Amino acid sequence: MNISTEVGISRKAFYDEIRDINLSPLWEALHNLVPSKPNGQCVPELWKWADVAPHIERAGRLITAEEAVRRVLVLENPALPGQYSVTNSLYAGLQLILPGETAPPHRHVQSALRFIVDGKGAYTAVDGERTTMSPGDFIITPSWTWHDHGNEGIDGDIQPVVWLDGLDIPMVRFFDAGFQESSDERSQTVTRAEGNSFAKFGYNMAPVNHRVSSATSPIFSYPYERTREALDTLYRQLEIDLWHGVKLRYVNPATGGWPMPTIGTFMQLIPRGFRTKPFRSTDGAVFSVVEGKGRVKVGEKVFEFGPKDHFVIPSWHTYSFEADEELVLFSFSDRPVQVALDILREERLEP
Ligand code: 1HN
Repeated sequence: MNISTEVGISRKAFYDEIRDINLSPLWEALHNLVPSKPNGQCVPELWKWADVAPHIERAGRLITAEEAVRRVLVLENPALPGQYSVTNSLYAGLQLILPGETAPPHRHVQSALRFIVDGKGAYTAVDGERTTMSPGDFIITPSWTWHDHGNEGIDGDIQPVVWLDGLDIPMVRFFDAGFQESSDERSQTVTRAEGNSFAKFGYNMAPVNHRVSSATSPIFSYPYERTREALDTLYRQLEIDLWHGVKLRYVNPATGGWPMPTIGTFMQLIPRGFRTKPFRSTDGAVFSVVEGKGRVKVGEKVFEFGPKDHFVIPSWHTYSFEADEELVLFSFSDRPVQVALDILREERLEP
């Protein structure tokens, strides 16, 4: 290599010249590539149920679940238009299934969660086992598991059902690791009775010959009734965290780990009249309001929210809650991935 002083060429001309052979000067970008703190473009946003619900109904008149395959209105971060992403790593959408409809079986590398928002009596089937949905239930469809949905109602009561979908689509896209298969069947054959996985793994027990191997939870459904009871008991026993209220994470009962390797899920209770202290973490999260009214302050923004509203808090945005009524909040984030990579940071701040 011949390093002698080159004269008469501007830096700009140099950059233009080397761009032709796909080279780029690091020193012009270093501070952006390795910022002193997270500098993502995602912004906080709120989707009020009253604004969204009429459009979900319109989607229901516009297209069938069969034709759409999945009839979903995607919650897009306003700073990421056209990317079908709510944060850089996560996808969120609201899915509608009307009485009598089916959404056909398929499987994909992307992991999905369902959090039931409105209506009851639809089902999702995962690897041959159906789970009937009720508001507040959290259901998983792990990577590469066959899944389909339907709505046959419950006890003769049949209603439209809307749930929140959370998927790791942007993460899988980042790794360029996505595969998908569709089935020709209208719905998958049921091979296990409803409640089978829950009976095996949902009671702090496991079949005696069970070998823990999978990265994903062997139970598909975490019923709201039990989640709610846990929060209520802990609250009455005054186990309140000043930053989070009473906050629990969902676990894989066979390992104590996360239900799925890419998405962490949480449910928290914030007592009436309580104000949480400001908090920030590198895992941006999507929230679904289950019960109560209140507000969240995110940076300089304030979102007033009530039941069935959704909002996103991006990475490293400081936020705190104020509960006008007892709040129950579901949320999901990419926390398991950041923990696995040892890059998660969080900060409990003082007001
Ligand atoms: C999917 O499979 C579902 O199974 C929902 O309900 C939303 C968004 C993108 C890709 C696959 C579902 C989805 C999805």
